[in-house]
Amino acid sequence: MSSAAATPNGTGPLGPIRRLDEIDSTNRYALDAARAGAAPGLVVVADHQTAGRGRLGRTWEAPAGASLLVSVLLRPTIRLEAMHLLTMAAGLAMADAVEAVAGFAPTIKWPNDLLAGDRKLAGMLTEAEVVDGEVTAVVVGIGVNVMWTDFPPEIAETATACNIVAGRAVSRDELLDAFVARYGARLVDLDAVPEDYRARLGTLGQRVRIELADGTFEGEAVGVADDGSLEVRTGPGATRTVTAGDVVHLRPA
Ligand code: BT5
Repeated sequence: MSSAAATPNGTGPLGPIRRLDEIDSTNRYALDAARAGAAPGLVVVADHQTAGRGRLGRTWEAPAGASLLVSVLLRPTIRLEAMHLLTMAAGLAMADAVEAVAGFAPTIKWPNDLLAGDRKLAGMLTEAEVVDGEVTAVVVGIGVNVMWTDFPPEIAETATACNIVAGRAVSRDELLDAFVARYGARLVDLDAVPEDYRARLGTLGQRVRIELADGTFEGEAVGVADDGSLEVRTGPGATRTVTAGDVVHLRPA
């Protein structure tokens, strides 16, 4: 019906889905596929990652078969300032998918974690391929803890999984299908993303500690600007804007 080239991801519905048993990182795989000319819409899923990537060089943990590990290749036709909407849309799509399939509603922690209560259920890493200053591909990667029994000690106090919150088994395949359908729909309606994102954002109104490369500060998270940055009130009439960094939700004093 509508022209595929007109959609923000440069494609129609998402797909095909490439399923891998084991890979170092689905993001790495999708970025290499992009460099080799793969069409946008490619969805890469793995049962196990041997070098799952978090942000800032961190590691994403997942025992084989326990998580949904998925990367989506996009070749966006939108302006650079709107690129963050691609990641926000994926977070919303996954939160909606978890709600539909696992029966509980995760919140979003700025910028892109999904939480159940105060524990991390999912993380997202978006990486771009830039050639001569042009974004030629964007890979949006998400890891969701779906069916976990044991957590490694490093994350035992901070992580949770769909089966634990739902109190029953949750299917990775159902979650994948629900996510792919919802993400495809979100990508053709990016204008609706900021408002829906703010509505799901558990960070707003919280006391937060912001951890930046060169220090930390505390305040109250009061808003998200249209460019995706977090606005933090640090005192009467004083607001700081955070474009990148880690947020810790502090318990109310
Ligand atoms: C993220 O980084 O949360 C981004 C995670 C993205 C993972 C997906 S999986 C598919 C795709 N392919 C990849 O290679 N990556 C993407 P960050 O905000 O930096 O959080 C990383 C931190 O979360 C780690 O340092 C741990 O403290 C914690 N962590 C690691 N694994 C976790 C897990 N399974 N559940 C909860 N927390 C975890």
